Parts: sequence; C-alpha cells; structure tokens
Amino acid sequence: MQRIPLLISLLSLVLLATTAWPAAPAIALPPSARLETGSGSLERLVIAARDGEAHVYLHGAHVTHFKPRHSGPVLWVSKNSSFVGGSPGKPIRGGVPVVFPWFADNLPKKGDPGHGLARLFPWTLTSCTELPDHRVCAVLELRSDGRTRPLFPHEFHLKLTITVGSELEMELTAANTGSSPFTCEEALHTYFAVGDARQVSVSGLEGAPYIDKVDSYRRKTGEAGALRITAETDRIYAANRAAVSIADPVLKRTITVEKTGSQSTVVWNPWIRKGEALLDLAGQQWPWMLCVETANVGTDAVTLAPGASHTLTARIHIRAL
Ligand code: TA6
Repeated sequence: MQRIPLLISLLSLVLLATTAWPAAPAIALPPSARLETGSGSLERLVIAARDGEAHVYLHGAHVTHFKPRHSGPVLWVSKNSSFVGGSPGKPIRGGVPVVFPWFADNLPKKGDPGHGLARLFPWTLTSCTELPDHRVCAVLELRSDGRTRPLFPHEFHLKLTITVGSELEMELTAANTGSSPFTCEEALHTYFAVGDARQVSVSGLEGAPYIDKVDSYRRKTGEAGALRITAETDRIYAANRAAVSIADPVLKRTITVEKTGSQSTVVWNPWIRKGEALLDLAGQQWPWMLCVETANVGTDAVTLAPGASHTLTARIHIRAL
C-alpha cells in the first residue's frame, strides 16, 4: 500500500515539471535576453544589453519599451492598452506598432483592421544574439498563411530586426514570396514618450509639404520653423527622407529618428478630444506621447514583384539637452 503515495508523488513531480517549467525557447538566447510572460499573459522578449534595455512582445513583434542606460524610457505605452493575443488579436496602444500592408483607414474592404494585420498576429522569434559591441540583436518574422490570406490575399514574409544598445535600431523587411505583385503600405508607428507635447519642438520638417489629415487631407507646406503641437496634429509628409528630432525641454533631451528606405514621415498627436475618444488612450494621457512614424504610405506605397523585397530602417538616439 506504500506504493500509491510514492506513485502520486512521482506523478505530481512530472506534472509540476511539465507545467511550471518555462517552455524552452525554440532558439538559444544570450545571457542579456530572456523570454517571459508579459501583460495579458503575452510572451515578450526582455533585452538587458550593456547600454540599453528593451521589451518586445511576440504579438505583433511589438517593441513596447526602450531605455538607454543614461536616459529615461523613450517609448510611451498607454496605461489603458489592450494586451490581447490571437490571430488576429488586438493592437497594443503605444511602443512601435508594425503597420503592414495598409496604413490607417486605407482599408481594402470595410471592416478590415486599421493599420493592417502585422501588429495583430503572433510573430516568431527566430534569432537573438549579443554582438561584439555588446548590443543585442533580435529577429522576429511573420509569414503569410491561412490566417492572413482572408485579410490580404498575397504571400509575404516580414522580418523585423531590432538592435538594442544606447540606440534603438529597427529594420523592417517585407518580401513578396508569391507569384503575383502586390502594393503595400508600411510603417514603424513609433509613440515617443515626451514630458508635454505642448512644449516640444519638432525639427527636420521645416517648409516640407504635407497632407493635413485634420483638415480634409489638404496639401500644405510646413512651417518655416520647428513644428509645435498646439492642436490635434495628424500630418503625412510624403517624399521625405529627412531625419526628425523632438526637442523636449521637460525631459531635457532630444530624440532623433534617422531613417532609410522610408519616403513618408507621419507626425501625430490626438490632442484632447480624440485623445479621450480613443478608449485605450483616454485618461488625459495625450500630452505624454508624440508619434513620429517611419513609413511608406499613400503615394510612397511600395510595389513588390514576386521575389522582391524592401527594407525600411529607423535609428533612434537620444541627446541630453
Ligand atoms: O498615424 C496616425 C494615425 O493614422 C492617426 O490618424 C490615428 O488613427 C493613429 O494613426 C492611431 O491609429 P490606431 O489604429 O492605432 O488607433
């Protein structure tokens, strides 16, 4: 009769080992990176490099945190954000949403999700390595399949390469893996953390033409001086490859975004009314965020022939004021 308790104990140990033991990552991780369960029980990669740290949710390959060692958090995430996975799940409000294959409400058909599908699906972490200069580089990938085809009837392969150190580098490569060409819009829709959007100055876009989404998409010319946020601001600067800087007197720093492979820059702050209308942004949070997005949208959309690919990159760095 003594055997039964022993058998139960052994079975309990086996059960504990299989359920409590974290699922082994499919890939080897350097000591400066680990996978853990984040908000909404979604899996996230936590990177603690020598010169900076970051969090990347596998859901949407969504960077939600970047902090250089000598500055505060650079990205803003809403206190009300959803963290709901699935295929598709829900978008995370803040950080760096990956926008593909359409931008905003430029929907293929009524009811399709704003800003495309990439931010709504689970990506696969395919590599994570520490470089000789102590930066950490992670690669996440999303391939078209039966879940994406109802939304976008083309074969594609997306790869997001995230390199973390004192700067944050993101490289988004979109490849056409099918037999017919397609045109896509894309963006790294970055939400920057600012001390007060009403006090920042945005430089690099002086005198540049833009589309004003807040004024019936009218085509306008940017101010001669730095852009200030004094109302709802939603601008698409087309054919623009300039680096953009956000001078923040409250946080006493300047954030600069340099880019390659991107012809569009989008600047967005919802201001009071829209800021409260977006339930996952509400709660008077709008002064603490400003989007400067690295994109190819509208007339800058990208057409990929079968087998072709396109890469856009954003490099974010900070300078103390
Ligand atoms: O990039 C600016 C924008 O297109 C705004 O018009 C606003 O809709 C914002 O994106 C947020 O979009 P989302 O679908 O994330 O609520």
